[in-house]
Amino acid sequence: MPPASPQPRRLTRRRFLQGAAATAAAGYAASTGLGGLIQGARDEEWPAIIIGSGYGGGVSALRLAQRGVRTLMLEMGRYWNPATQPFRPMTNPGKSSVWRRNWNIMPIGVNLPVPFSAGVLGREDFPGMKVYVGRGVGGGSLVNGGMAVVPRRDHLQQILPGAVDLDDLYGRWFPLARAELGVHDIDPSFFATTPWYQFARLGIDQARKAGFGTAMVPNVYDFDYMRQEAAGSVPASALAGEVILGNNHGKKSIDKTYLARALATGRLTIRTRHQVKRISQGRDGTYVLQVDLLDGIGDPIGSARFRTKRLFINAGSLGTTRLLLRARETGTLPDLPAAIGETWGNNGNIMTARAWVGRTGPKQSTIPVAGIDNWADRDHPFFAEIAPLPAGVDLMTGLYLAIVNNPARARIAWNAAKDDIAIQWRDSYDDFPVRTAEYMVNRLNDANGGTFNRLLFPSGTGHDFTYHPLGGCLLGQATDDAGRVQGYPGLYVMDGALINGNVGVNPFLTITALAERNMARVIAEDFR
Ligand code: FAE
Repeated sequence: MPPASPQPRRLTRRRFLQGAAATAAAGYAASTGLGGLIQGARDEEWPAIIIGSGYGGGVSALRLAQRGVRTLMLEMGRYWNPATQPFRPMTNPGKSSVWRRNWNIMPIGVNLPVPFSAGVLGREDFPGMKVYVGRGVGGGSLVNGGMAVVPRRDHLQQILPGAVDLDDLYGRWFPLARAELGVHDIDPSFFATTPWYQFARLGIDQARKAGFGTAMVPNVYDFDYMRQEAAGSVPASALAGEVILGNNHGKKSIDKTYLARALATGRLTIRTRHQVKRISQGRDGTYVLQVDLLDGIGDPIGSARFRTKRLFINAGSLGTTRLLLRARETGTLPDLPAAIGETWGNNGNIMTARAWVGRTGPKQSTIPVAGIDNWADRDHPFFAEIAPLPAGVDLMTGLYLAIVNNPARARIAWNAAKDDIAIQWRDSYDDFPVRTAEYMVNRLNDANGGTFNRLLFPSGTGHDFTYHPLGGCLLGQATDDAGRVQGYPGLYVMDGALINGNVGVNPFLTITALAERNMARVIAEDFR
């Protein structure tokens, strides 16, 4: 059994039942954070603490727990239990959908009003760049499309430090990450015949006609489950418009893989609605965390303090960089490296759409499984996901999320007046991705017919947002080549902040494989 969480003194019966239902359904005894809500001045010491429960957090938790280290995980979002509060489909957002906004925040389409709540999809807005993130136990894995892509080796060679042995990464850590995450390929016969992937089959045909290479893309969605959805024998998720605002079934998110296994060891405790605000260090080297306890809409309603000698910051590219920059710039960890905040990128994300492409079908699975691979073209290097547009009617529109090999990088700066990070993403940073996306669409239209869909993207492309924030605490620069933060023994980063701005494909498989590699070193050398 996991170590007992401190019990709240005044837990109401309703709250208890909600919490108990959630934890029982998940098969683990994670505290819901309600204890902290009431207790306020909690102060605890743990052998290891992890901030954030996405891919970096999940790997760190499992490997620490397996090593026998009693570990506390702090997550600002909530634990999502579809049995008590189901996620909503993209076209019908609700209370579970959005982190602290009055409107839905999808990058395309009509955005409907939503109740202000601590929902699962968050967005951080900066001049020229909106960054989408997942909030809750599982982080981005709750909202993402599940595409699990091994990046090109020649590209990783350019962006990772030379000390990372690529034979080792590709021979050992990518296969391990794929196995732990439950990555699978769609059955070709299902793909070839189901109406739910007509849009993707059309996308592949048209790409080939235009002379582009195409690729099938593995995913963590359970395709056997999807077959049953198609047959009507189980509740539908991917075939019911669910993704981005969460999937109730089918997707193997981190709470169902890494975190479930870590919790099963009995050595991991997860506290939700715990937002780490500040990190300092005592004279004996202990890290001290000041934490806000959040209510159901994400407002702070109390605080707590946690101490540890081993702190793993895995709050995602922006979250991790924010905590480290705040610590450096406010002088609580003054010797953090100057490299923190540098070399942030949007993974070259750009969205575009073609109108009048032919019949894409009224039925569209939300889980993408195919892409256009033009990475080898030096003038127009991109990988474009053939994305679904599950509107329930045939819009005859081809939607693409392209990842362009864009060399532009921004700096995450510290805005002392706002006590927050700032990113200045200049329009010129998108010149190359825009040209590349236009090249792709023009070539597809020339070969197949169709026009730019200016209803979805008036300028032809959506280039002011990203699903794939990367960088801010680079491996081998702000950390050593295993994720140990320079100058601060016992302080580690294992998430997307380690990666230099652009991996050329959807990033979570790379984040997971690198975290596995780094954690193996850290466990062997620092946890003897
Ligand atoms: P992440 O998963 O973001 O986890 C960080 C966690 O830390 C979150 O749960 C936060 O709530 C939590 N947190 C942040 N600050 C604090 C704090 N101060 N205190 C406590 N907790 C905190 O980080 N990638 C793919 O490879 N394939 C896809 O198909 C794909 N589709 C995507 C679709 C969408 C809509 C989005 C938003 C992303 C998508 N991604 C996809 C990106 C992928 O989900 C992302 O790269 C990873 O989730 C990043 O993993 P990290 O561990 O870095």
